[in-house]
Amino acid sequence: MKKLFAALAVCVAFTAHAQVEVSDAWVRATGQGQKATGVFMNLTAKKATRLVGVKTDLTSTAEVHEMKMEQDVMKMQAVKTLDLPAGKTVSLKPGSYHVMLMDLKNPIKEDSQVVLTLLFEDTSGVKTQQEVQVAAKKMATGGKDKPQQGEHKH
Ligand SMILES: [Cu+2]
Repeated sequence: MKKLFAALAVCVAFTAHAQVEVSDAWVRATGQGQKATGVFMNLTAKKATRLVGVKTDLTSTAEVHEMKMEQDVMKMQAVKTLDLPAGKTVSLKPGSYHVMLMDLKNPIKEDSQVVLTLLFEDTSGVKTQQEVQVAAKKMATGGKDKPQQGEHKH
């Protein structure tokens, strides 16, 4: 019982110090034998910071990826850091930035919840981490979260 209280206290402490607001976090549920999937969410930093990594029990291989069109071909590559300017929402979404989970130990079932730990490093080099609850879905749902694969920025 003592252990449980300690764990709760840690959770509360993390929430109180959360520097980045996370919303609409979801992971694409996987089918049998599927070893990789993407995690999407909106990140809004109170103070400028950077996403520098992701940890999870689901796999030892979690990376921040960027997808972009290069000469009409969709390319995906790992990014070391993702800048989160103060007060600006950065969206991880299909066809853009996402967290890539590879070498999954087990399938991620639809409607289950998984936990990720986001690793941040601010402009003065201070490292923090934040736990995020992520809902597993087959695809984005809801009006404004519709897949926007064809979205272009000008
Ligand atoms: Cu990827």
